[in-house]
Amino acid sequence: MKIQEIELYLVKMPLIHFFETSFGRETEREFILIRIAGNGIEGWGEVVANKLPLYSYETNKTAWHVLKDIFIPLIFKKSIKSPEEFNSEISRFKGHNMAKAGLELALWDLHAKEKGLPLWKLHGGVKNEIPSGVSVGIQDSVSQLLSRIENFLKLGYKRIKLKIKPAWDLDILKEVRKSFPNIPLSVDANGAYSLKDKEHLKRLDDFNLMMIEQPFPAPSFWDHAQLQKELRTPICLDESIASYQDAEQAFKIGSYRIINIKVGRVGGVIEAKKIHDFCMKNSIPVWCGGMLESGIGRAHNIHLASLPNFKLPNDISASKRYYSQDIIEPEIELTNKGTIKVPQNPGIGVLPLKEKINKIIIHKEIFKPD
Ligand code: OSB
Ligand code: MG
Repeated sequence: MKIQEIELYLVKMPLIHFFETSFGRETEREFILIRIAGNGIEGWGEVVANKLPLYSYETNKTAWHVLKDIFIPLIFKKSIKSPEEFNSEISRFKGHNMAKAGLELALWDLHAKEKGLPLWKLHGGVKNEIPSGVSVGIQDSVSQLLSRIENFLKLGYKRIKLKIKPAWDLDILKEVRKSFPNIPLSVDANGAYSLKDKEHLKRLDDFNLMMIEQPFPAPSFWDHAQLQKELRTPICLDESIASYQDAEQAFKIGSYRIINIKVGRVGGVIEAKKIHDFCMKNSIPVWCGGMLESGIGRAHNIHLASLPNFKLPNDISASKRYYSQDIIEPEIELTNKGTIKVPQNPGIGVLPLKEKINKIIIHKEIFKPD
C-alpha cells in the first residue's frame, strides 16, 4: 500500500443541547478530521482536540501544526504504511497525543480496509455489541437535569454519568437518587476538587455510585491515592492517564480502581491496548470514554470497546445524543437493549458522507508525497 494523499479538515458541528462540565459550557464542537488515501481506498480518523485547551493542553491549532509540520511529512518520508510503523516512528516525540491518535486511527481504518476486515478483528475485539452509557452535563436547574435523565433512561441507556463540580454535587445527587434510587450512576468532576475537599468527597459514598471520575486535576496520582484509601466508591481516572506508564505508576500507589480509556488522550489504539492489557492482568476494569465525537471517532471507539476488559458501560452513545445529523451512514444507533452494535464492514464499518462533511468544513489542506 502506498499512501497517495493525506487531507486535514477543520470542521464544526453544532450540538443539539449544550454540554457543560466543570471547565465550561460547549454549544458546538470544532475538531479535525483526517482522510488518508492510497490504492483506491481511504482511511478516516478524528482528532478530539478543541478550540481551547480546557480538557488538556492540545488545541486544534497545536494539532494542525504537529500534523502538518511533523507527522505527515514523516509518513511520506519514511513511506509509513501501517499504524504500528507510525506508532514506533512518532513515539520519540513528546505529547500531542490527540494529534498522534487521529492519524493512527486513519491508518487503522485504511489498514483494515486493505485487509477487508472490520477494525475490531485487528484490535482483538470479542463482542458484537457494547453496553452504552450516557454522560449528562451540568444543567441550569435540577428539574432540567431530572427530566434529561428520565429521557435518557427511556431511550435505554444503561448508565447515567453526571458531571459534577463544587455546589453541583451532593445536593443534586440527593435529588437524583430520590427520583431514581436504583439506576447505575456515576459522577465525573473533570478535576474540579482538591485534596482539601477530602471530607466533602467522602460523602459521595452515600449514593451508591459505580465510580467517581477524575476528582482532582491531572495527574495528582498521590492525592488520588489518599482519597481512594478513605473512599469506598472506586476512583476512575480519565485526564490523569495519558500513557501506559501513567497507568502503571498510578496503579503502584493505588490511585485508581477503574480507568476510562480514550484513544485521543493516550495517543492512539496501540497505547490504549497496552493500558487495556495491563488493567486486565491486574483485575482493573476499563471502559471507553468519549469526547463528543462525530460518527467517525465514535465508530473507532466502538471497535475498541469490543475488547474483553471493557467491562463497564462506555461513554459511547448514539449519534442523535449530540448531533441532529451525523456525518456517517448508517448513524450510530442504540438497540432496545441499551447497546450499540459493532459494525461488521471493513475498517470503521460506516461510511463517511462527503456531501455532509463538505458542509461543515472551515478549512482544508491536502498533502502529497514530494
Ligand atoms: O470527561 O469524559 C469526559 C466530553 C468532553 C470532554 C471530556 C469528557 C466528556 C464527556 C462526554 O463526559 C463523553 C461523550 O459522551 O462523548
Ligand atoms: Mg471524564
